[in-house]
Amino acid sequence: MTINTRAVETSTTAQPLDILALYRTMVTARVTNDLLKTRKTQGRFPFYIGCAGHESMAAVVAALDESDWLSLYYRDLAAWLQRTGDIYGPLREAYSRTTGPMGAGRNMPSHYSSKRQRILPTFSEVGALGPFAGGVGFSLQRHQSKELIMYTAGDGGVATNDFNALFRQVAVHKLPVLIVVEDNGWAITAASSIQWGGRLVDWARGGGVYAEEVDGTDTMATYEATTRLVEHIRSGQGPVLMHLRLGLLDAHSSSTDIKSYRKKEEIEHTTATKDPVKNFGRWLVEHGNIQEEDIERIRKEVRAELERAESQVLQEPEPTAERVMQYVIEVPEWRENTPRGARRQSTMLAAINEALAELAERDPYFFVYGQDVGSPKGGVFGATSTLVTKFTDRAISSPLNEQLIVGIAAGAGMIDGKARCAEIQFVDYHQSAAQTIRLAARILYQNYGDWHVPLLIRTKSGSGGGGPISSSTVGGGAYGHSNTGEQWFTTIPGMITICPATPFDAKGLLLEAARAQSPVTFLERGRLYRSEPPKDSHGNIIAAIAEYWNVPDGYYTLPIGKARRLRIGEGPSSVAIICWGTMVLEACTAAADIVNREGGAIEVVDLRTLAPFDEEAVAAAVREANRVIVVTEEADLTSFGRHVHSWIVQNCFYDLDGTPAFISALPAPAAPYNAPEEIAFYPTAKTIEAKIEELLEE
Ligand SMILES: Cc1ncc(C[n+]2csc(CCOP(=O)(O)OP(=O)(O)O)c2C)c(N)n1
Repeated sequence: MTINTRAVETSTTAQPLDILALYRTMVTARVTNDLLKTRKTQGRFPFYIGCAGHESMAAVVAALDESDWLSLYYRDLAAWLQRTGDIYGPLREAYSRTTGPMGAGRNMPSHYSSKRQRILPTFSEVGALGPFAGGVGFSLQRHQSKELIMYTAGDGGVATNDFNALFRQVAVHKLPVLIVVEDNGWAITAASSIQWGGRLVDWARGGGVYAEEVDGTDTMATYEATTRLVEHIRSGQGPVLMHLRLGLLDAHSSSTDIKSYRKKEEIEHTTATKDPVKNFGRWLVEHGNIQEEDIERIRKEVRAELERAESQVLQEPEPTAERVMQYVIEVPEWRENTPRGARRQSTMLAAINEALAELAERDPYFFVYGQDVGSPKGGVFGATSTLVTKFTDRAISSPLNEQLIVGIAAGAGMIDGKARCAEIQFVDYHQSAAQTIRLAARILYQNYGDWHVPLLIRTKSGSGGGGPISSSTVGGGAYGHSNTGEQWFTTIPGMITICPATPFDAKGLLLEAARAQSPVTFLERGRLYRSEPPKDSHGNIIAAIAEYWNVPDGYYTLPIGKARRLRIGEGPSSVAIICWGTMVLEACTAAADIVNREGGAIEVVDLRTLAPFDEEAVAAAVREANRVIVVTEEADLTSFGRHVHSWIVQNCFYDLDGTPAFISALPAPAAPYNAPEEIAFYPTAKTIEAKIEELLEE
């Protein structure tokens, strides 16, 4: 192999390789590793996980362009140094200093991250950046960029669902992604032979991704291979998997005893043959680039430099307890606006179609990604049919994998700060994406505000069928098609959860949700897609809510975190009903029937946003009525409804004249398919009416 170490081939985009600088970076990684390992042993901080044996990753990064994106894992200190040149960062994070560039001392050491340097935020969850990295690649491809993203994982990481979601993303869409598997032979105590069958490169090639095995203990071979493979990607030939053979020179982490699971001979053999720093030093001497004695001189210089840096870092401020709630969530500040377009009576489905078309109109890179969404039908419910008709290629059908779907939208939004929309066909099936969703919501906190994930997840939720439960036939959605969703999403710190009840709110809130820099889950109740306004038992439309079936043309937004207070009847309210989604319609029917019979007024508080919910509106409604019912379509287990109920007990106790009531579906897995059981499962207007009567008699 010949490598021009001053200028690479003209066809490549990487900077000319400075081999002495590369060597110094690798030595810096090793010396930092050894320093931090010792400091951990001295009890100076709680944890360290090192890079020894993986330093040739500096050569991989050297073969990339500075504008390329990196998705690293915890062994990639050398990659960090090669990209950033920042020797302070790893020390700052180990010592938890507020100056730490990766999380301001909030995350464990070795969790590389920097928005400025285009390094995605490493998770402790092995492999978990995979779906996000695919999303970045997807966005680069849509922007017709020459940039690519490199994603790394260990051999253990290859077995994760996240890695497999990434693999399918890159293979199906031919994304500009370089996947580097850093195979050091171990995943804690597990040998790599249990992570996959056959040869990894055969597996990858069989799946449509070009793959090569590379000796990562040979730095120049690693550089040469990466340069070639990067050209393969940039020339439009599709993604690449590089299976990099390495050795692990230390124990898994500071919490592992190497001798407890590895044989002495194997450790000695690995140390003697698989040390990339030693091998590269020898290569440089053999090729006359340095003298033998330079090796120790460089090591000593680097050590002295690091000790000076460490002394400075130790003077820097440590986090204080007061900041513990900073950067949990960012709810957009609503800009007051009056809808100007002509109003037309509409369905929620039409309103959602309009909102998505508005977003596409305003942002040339906005897209909806999900199962069947690009078909002429516009997804199984037709929410993207306007997009499909009016905008080419903005509703994109995905493989059947919810984690893959969420990853595409999440990663794509991260690099340009604009919300991209994932559609999950039925909320029940979000479960395979649960980890990616939770992590998307955690990133802001984990990285102390450095990275945002403007991810918009839309999903059909709630009981099957059309219209309010009280006025229609049964749904038959059963398991897999009728869960509500809020019991999952509202427990995720950092996640905004919205559940509109009317077409007007659906459009305005969806448009506002696309402005959020924190992830949003938008729960669309299937029953409400085509529902008309609710009626009382005599068939009269309930005017107080019916007006929200009139939807203005064009763009308007509604505030996230604000409830809508609906007064049914005249005068002060005698009961406040706290609800959302389909239950708003049921509550209105119940309230109208009581008020028609007995006069007075009942207040229905439609939360609209569930997380964060409008505590002020709830407290004000309770203060006025002194009686309250929380109604939820969720099963009666630990639900969002229970959370609101508990919040009222804790915060509004002295405003209550009676026990705060709670109505929910039954504590069973989901609504059964057959009619008698389904009807028995859900609360309806009748259930609510009976509870109101009970409260009024108390
Ligand atoms: C999803 C997940 N499962 C389990 C763990 C615990 N764990 C931390 S590191 C690790 C081994 C990872 O092995 P590999 O990907 O081969 O990387 P290596 O440490 O060998 O470089 C495990 C199981 C984790 N962090 N994440």
